[in-house]
Amino acid sequence: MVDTQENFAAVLYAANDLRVEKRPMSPCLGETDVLLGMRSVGICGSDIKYWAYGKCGRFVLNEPMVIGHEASGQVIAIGAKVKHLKIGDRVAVEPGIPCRQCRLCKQGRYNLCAHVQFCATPPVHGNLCTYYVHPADFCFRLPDNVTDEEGALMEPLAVAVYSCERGSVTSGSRLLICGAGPIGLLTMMTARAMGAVEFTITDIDDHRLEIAKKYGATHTINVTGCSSDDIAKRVVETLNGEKPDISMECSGSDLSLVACIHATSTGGTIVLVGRGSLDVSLPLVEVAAKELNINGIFRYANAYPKALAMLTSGSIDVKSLVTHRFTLQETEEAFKTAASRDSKAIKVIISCHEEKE
Ligand code: 572
Ligand code: ZN
Repeated sequence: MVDTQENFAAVLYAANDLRVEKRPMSPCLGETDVLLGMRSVGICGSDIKYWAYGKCGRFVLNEPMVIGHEASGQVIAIGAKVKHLKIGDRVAVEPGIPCRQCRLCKQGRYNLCAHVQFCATPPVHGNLCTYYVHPADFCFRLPDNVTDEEGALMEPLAVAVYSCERGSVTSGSRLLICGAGPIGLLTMMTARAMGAVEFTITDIDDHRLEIAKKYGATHTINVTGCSSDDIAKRVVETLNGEKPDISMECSGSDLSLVACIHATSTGGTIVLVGRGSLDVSLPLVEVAAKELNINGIFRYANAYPKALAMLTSGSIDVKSLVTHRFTLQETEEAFKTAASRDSKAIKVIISCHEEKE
């Protein structure tokens, strides 16, 4: 075994009980695995939900779990059969490991595999720790011009790339994006890199809308207190009476989803990126009459190589989304910052290998 330091991990025991503690390293490095010294790990909305409520969607935290799934690391040791990576390589970690055997895996839709093991989705541990073992084929080597933080941001960028594919974004597309959080902003930036030209973005937070403008939003709408009809009307006004071809629902608001149905042009597409209520009433007659496509997404598949190509070529700049940085020992403060509206945080990143200067 390699000469490594002690392993520390950010372990979530229950809602509001997050501890950074010494933990034994994973004892086994399989022949197709790599051992990583973790570098940067971003905090995602789902991490915050597990921390605040002990659950996210249908997944409940029943036993202590290492948190974190937006990660980059450096290869410290490699399994005997690993060919495409070498010690010292920096990599982005794709956090969902599918079974590779089932029908959906073989169709390439491995994100839908019923047996997928996703970092920091109970009971699977995440990678906000010092050392972590991962299958090498779900690690993507970062070239020198892509930083550790960008490597971590490839995870939400993969969501954005996949969302744009599911929405059939193309040159000249006009988009409505509901929600100016990290996913909404990354989706807009990705769509822009793919040739989309108009972006009306909504949120209830003026600060986020200002940031959206900096990233190329052509129109912003603060939808605080608006009905879905109001939102749709205001969206159409921004496009001089035209309707967007594609609506990306990234806010998780049921009201916004109904607004997407009203606002999207006939024959257009709505992508469900955010998660609203389990049971929501929708104007489906309008969906049928306008032949709208409503496409769900569940995480992403085959998106990491595309996300990496966009970063390597410089077609997208995600670095400036990082508003706050913490060390592993400061994880709790990092979560408080990410969860607080007052902090004006967009992306909070934890460095697993550095101490504060
Ligand atoms: O980065 C991937 C990701 N996916 C999220 C949320 C946050 N980050 N999804 C929304 C929640 N679902 S889930 O099935 N779940 C909690 C596992 O409700 C997964 C996809
Ligand atoms: Zn996530």
